[in-house]
Amino acid sequence: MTVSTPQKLVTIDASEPIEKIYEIIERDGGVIVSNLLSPELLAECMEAIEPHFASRKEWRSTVTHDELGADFFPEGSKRVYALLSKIPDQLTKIMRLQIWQGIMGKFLNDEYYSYTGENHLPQKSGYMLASTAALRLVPGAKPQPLHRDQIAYMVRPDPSNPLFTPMVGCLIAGSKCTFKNGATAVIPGSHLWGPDRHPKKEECTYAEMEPGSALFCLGSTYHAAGENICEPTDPDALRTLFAVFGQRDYYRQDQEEILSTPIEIARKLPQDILKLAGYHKAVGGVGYVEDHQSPVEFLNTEYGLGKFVNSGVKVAP
Ligand SMILES: O=C(O)CCC(=O)C(=O)O
Ligand SMILES: [Fe+2]
Repeated sequence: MTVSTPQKLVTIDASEPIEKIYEIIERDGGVIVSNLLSPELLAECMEAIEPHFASRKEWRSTVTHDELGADFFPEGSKRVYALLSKIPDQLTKIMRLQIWQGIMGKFLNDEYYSYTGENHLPQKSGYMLASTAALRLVPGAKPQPLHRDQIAYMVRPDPSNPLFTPMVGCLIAGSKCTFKNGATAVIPGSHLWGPDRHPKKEECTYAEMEPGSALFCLGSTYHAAGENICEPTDPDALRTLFAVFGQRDYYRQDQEEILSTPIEIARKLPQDILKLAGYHKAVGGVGYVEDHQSPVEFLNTEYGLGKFVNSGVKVAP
């Protein structure tokens, strides 16, 4: 059997017209934008995240989540979640980048309409932050299974609306990303595949990037963290990405029950009601806190649910 050479990802500079970036994403399902971060912002991000990595253990597949399979998050990776709480100034700057906002708006906003009585009401939907994490692969980190990030939202590909996705990934290189240190594997064009096509390693290209560049990827595009086969002494042995993902703003609970319910009341609610009220992740995994735990796991900890604790907030180790 002959295996055709995988399609490469296009790299385009952040200074190019944004419409060009949109066109490439529509066609390939992903693109590398070089120089997304200025050298100053990149240095700031790396300086701010290092203390969090320093106190972070390597990921073991014995963590509490299993909705995507016990080996979903690469064994031996270091993952720091909830960056808005940990590096708020830097995350703010990233989320204000025109390119980040432009791509999220382009692929996640939509137009809707319905009648309210006699009125025909047109509406535009928006986008919001979906999740954030700093993802470090250390030498020996195992590869991740190829997946579509939108699997967590349990959305079926819709042939009548092939570019529809609930979320868009943005993986910003904090370090150099090379095949050897685990650059993200991507299958360009796979955003248009139906659910029955099996992604193969041979179809992957690797998002090798300079620090400050970013891979933008639709939630429907198959990808995975690579394997870090570096020696610890290699100059680029650590691969660091900042994930700053966006999602459609209506993919959430109508009434925010966790914020609406004081923690003292929530602590007394029975488990079946907590589950129905949104204190457990959805079956596909959305709605997590920290390392993919359900919010309910924080109800009786000192860390609490963050929002309700004014002092002594402890970040999970
Ligand atoms: O670390 C990477 O390169 C990608 C990570 C990823 O795809 C994920 O965790 O969903
Ligand atoms: Fe992913």
